[in-house]
Amino acid sequence: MAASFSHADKNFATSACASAQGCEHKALLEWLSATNGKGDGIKSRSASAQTNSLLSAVPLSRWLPAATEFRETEHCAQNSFGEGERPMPIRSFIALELSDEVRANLMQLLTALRQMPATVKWVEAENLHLTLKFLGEVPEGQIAAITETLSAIAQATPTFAFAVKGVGGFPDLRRPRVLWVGVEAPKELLTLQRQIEQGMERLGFAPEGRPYHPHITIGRVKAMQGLAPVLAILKEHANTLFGTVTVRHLTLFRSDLSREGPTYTPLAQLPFGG
Ligand code: 2AM
Repeated sequence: MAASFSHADKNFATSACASAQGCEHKALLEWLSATNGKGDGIKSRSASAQTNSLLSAVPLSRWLPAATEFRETEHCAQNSFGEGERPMPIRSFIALELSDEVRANLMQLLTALRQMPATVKWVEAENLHLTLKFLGEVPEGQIAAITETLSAIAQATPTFAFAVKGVGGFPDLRRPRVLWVGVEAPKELLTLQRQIEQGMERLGFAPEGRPYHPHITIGRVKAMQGLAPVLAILKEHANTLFGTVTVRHLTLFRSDLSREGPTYTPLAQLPFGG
């Protein structure tokens, strides 16, 4: 079975074991050297950090089989933590979903933008959302507390609507790294975001250092080369109304990253009180 996993898979497995099953780092390194021969630099201490960052960039389905295989070897010091004591982290964020109207209009805009020979990673239509709070890697055991906190906040939030209008870039549209469409935020949206920020801080999540700037990311710029026609199209939409969204719930999303792009899966949808 070992032969069916690539070197990269085994990197992911080491990280999976180290972070989730509490294996000794030394045992992982020995296993890797034995399995991969040369080790490809994995013997260095920094391997742990490398594999952890690799792990967060691949979906669970990819590395779990390799991790499972590794756990069955005598090298895995899995006795130091029992099953479930070190839960798998889940990359998560809290967001508002968009209306069909806004999604359709943004799809139309994205279809035009994708024709341009620019190096931009455009957001897939099904992934478009308005982020309220990025949580990062969350221990699985903490998801229930997060959901409970969000549920209480949602229950106290009235239904409201926001308009999606205009375009912009971070840090700006002259040399943008992120391209977005704008959100005209009513006070209910800002109150909701502040309450989520405070609620998550109570659960131990670091507060956002920057002021909240509501936006819907449509693309991430990889190189300035070839960007001029993209910016020309965006300028035409400086004041375009892409539609409105009536918000009746908020969503806790799981984010699985892969080379093909992220997959966002709703973990919980928390309905508003009225
Ligand atoms: P943004 O693109 O709207 O700015 C899921 O990854 C979402 O979380 C992204 O759409 C991104 O919102 C937001 N986010 C905020 N901080 C992030 C971070 N440090 N890493 C990844 N995503 C982050």
